[in-house]
Amino acid sequence: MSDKFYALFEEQQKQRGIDLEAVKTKLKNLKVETPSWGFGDSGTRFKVFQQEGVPRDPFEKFEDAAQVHKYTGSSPSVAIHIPWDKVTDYNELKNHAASLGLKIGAVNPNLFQDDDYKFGSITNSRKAVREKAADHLRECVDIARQTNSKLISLWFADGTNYPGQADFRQRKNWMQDNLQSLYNELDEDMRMLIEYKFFEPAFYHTDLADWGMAYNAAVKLGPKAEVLVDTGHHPQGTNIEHLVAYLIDEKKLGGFHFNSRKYADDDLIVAAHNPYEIFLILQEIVAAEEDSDETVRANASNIAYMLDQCHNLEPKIPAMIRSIENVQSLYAKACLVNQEELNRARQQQDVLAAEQAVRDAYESDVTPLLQAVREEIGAAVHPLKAYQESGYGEKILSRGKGGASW
Ligand code: PSV
Ligand code: MN
Repeated sequence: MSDKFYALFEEQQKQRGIDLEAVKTKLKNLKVETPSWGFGDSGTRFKVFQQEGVPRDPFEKFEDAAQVHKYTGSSPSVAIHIPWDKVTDYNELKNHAASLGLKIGAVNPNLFQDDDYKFGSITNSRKAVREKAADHLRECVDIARQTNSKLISLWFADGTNYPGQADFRQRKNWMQDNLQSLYNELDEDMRMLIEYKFFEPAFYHTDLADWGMAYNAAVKLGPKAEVLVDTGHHPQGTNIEHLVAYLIDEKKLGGFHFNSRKYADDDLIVAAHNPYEIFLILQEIVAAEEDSDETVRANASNIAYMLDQCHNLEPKIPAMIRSIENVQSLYAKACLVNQEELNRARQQQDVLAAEQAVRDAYESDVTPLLQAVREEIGAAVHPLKAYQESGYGEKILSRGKGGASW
């Protein structure tokens, strides 16, 4: 990176009233977890395309995830999904992760791939199935304990396809009772994140359809329960930045599953279609990180950022790196909003100036800033390029086809 390039950027930001050193610290603190399942084979409900070189087991998934962290310096933890990442010895998996410079992140129970769950898991009308699902949730808390993870991340495929198929209120109560039993199992320093989705695989109703339902469940459970926002899980037109601000203000925003979505739960590279939307979400978070209310600041600073995406056409490791780069770049831009200028415009009810204050930050070229931060943390200045030149992608081809799939 040329010093001249950075000096010019620094001067511009100084004139805009931005404390660049504070922004750099924020960028260095930004960590984004990768999903183990994003390294395995995946597809649509029409076809899973097998890629050559895909990891064959959870250990190899961590090896691939380590590449993402090696070049970005910003993704030191990996979320696991059980049973996709079931191993006989979790201590071994934890040590393997540590030997690669990684930690095990959120533990995700899987309550959707067993025949018993055809009509639901913890909301199934059969008591035996509800109990089986509850056992699996407990098993995941135990796995979190063994792997030193502090997060249980919950998503339920529960729902129905037809009017009349089930009793909504009964299912609501089964959901809450089972969440409560799980909550009671958590250690003091554990958190549970409740993810919602308005459709799929159920098409008529889902039991946790939106953030309001997840929020209500979390409030009733207590402080260790929070909402997880998957950016792909909303109807078109939903103002995600608004609900994010709302949840932070209620101190209930626990985590993110970042991806990109055009129509459904597309799970594509973050910000592939919607960079401005991701920026607007992040600028709400950055504003909250600087709020005068300490509890708001605490929530905004304790969000678990995770990717949740499966790359079906493109190779997986570079797609993850690109996603991390995109989150960093949009977060950097969000840090460049001049909050004083924005507040002034709001007070004066100057709509144009307020919109301009936000847009100015978005339109800033943050390349010199990101390059400087990467140099300072010892990551690659151009992570994707460095990975592509490393030869790792070619080396893993010897694994052949037919690796792990979700
Ligand atoms: C469901 O669509 C979801 O977003 C949940 O987070 C799952 O755990 C994940 O995708 C993987 O299927
Ligand atoms: Mn998700």
